[in-house]
Amino acid sequence: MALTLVIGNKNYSSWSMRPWLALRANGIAFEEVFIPLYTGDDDKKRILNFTHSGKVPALIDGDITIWDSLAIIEYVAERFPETGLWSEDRARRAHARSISAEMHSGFMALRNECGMNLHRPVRAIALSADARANIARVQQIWIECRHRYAKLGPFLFGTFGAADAMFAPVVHRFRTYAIAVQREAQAYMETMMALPAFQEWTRAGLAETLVIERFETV
Ligand SMILES: N[C@@H](CCC(=O)N[C@@H](CS)C(=O)NCC(=O)O)C(=O)O
Repeated sequence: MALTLVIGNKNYSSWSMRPWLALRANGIAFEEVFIPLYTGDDDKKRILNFTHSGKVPALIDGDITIWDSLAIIEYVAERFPETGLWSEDRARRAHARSISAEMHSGFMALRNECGMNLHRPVRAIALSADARANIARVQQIWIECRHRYAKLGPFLFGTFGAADAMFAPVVHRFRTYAIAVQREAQAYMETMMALPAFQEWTRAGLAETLVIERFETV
C-alpha cells in the first residue's frame, strides 16, 4: 500500500519539509497531499479528516496514521531500515536523537523571529538575544557533529539522516535572514543546499504563489 504524506505550503511549512525530505532523499515512493495552511475552515477540515491533531504533516500508511514530524521520521526509519535514517551505532544514534529532539522541542525564538519563507528576499533583521543564542547553539550542534563524524561523510552523521532532515529548514532560515555563520556551519549548509531532495522542495516552494499574510511580517 502506498504511503500518503499530507503537507502544507512548501514555502512556509518547515514541519512538513522534514519528513518529506526524509522520504524523498531516500527515494521512498509516496503520494503527496497538499493542503494550503491558514486559508479557513474548509482546508482545516481537510487536515482534520486526515489527523485529529489538525496539523500537518501527517503520514498515512494503510490504516496507520502518524502525525507530528519527528514521529513520522521515526516511523519511516523503522519501516525502511535500509535508509539508515538513524545510525546503526548506538552512540551516534543517541547523539542524533538528542539533537533531533532538541530541534523539535526548542529554538522558539529563532522559529518565531525567522519563520521559514523561501520567497522572502534575503535580508538581515534585528534579532533578540534569545534568537542569537539559538543561532549560536545550532552552529555548536552542527560543528560538533562535523568534527566528530567528518570521516563518515558531509552530513551531520556522515550520510543524510534523520537529524539532517530535522535541521534542514534552519538552513533556509539562516539563508533568508542573512545570518552570518562560522565556516564549518556554512560548509554544512552548502552540503544541504546541494542535496537534490532539498533543491526539489525549494524549487516547488518558490513556484507557489499563495501568500500567508501572517508570515510576511518581516
Ligand atoms: N509539532 C508538530 C508541529 C506541526 C505544526 O505546527 N504544523 C503547522 C504547519 S508548519 C500547521 O499544521 N498549522 C496549521 C494550523 O495550526 O491550523 C510537528 O512537529 O509536526
